[in-house]
Amino acid sequence: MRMTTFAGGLISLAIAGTAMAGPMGIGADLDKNGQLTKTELTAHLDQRFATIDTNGNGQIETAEMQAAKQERQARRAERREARSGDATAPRSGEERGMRRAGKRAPIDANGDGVISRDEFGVRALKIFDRADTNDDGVVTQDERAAMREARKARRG
Ligand SMILES: [Ca+2]
Ligand SMILES: [Ca+2]
Ligand SMILES: [Ca+2]
Repeated sequence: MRMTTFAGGLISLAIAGTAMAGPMGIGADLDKNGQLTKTELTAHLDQRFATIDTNGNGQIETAEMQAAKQERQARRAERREARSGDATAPRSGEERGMRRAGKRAPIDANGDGVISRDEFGVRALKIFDRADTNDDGVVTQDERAAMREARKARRG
């Protein structure tokens, strides 16, 4: 029984690792070739924006933001249960990182109380540009790994 739990823990770590990129806004490698282009990122953001903008007015209001957050939390709880069969199991450090990243709301740059499509994508594009160190509009696996390392180093 103990062994089973342990193996389950390893698997959930692996899953958390893959899902990690999602909240960072840079998990949009649609063709799964290990490289992320700006086009893929934009398409991914469009899709996510449309999902959150449930009334389709091209803006994300506070209520829509809340709903998206709740949806995310519910999904996470489900996943956790499916994985370990124990929703109260301690989370891995990586998962805590995900939570932090997912918690940060998009920046309402002009302060009008709603998030426009541009405001929605700002952070992800910034992360993309930072990761794309050679500026060719493609973030490769190497560039992603380098970014992860740099972030780790900054944290100390
Ligand atoms: Ca809306
Ligand atoms: Ca705004
Ligand atoms: Ca590049």
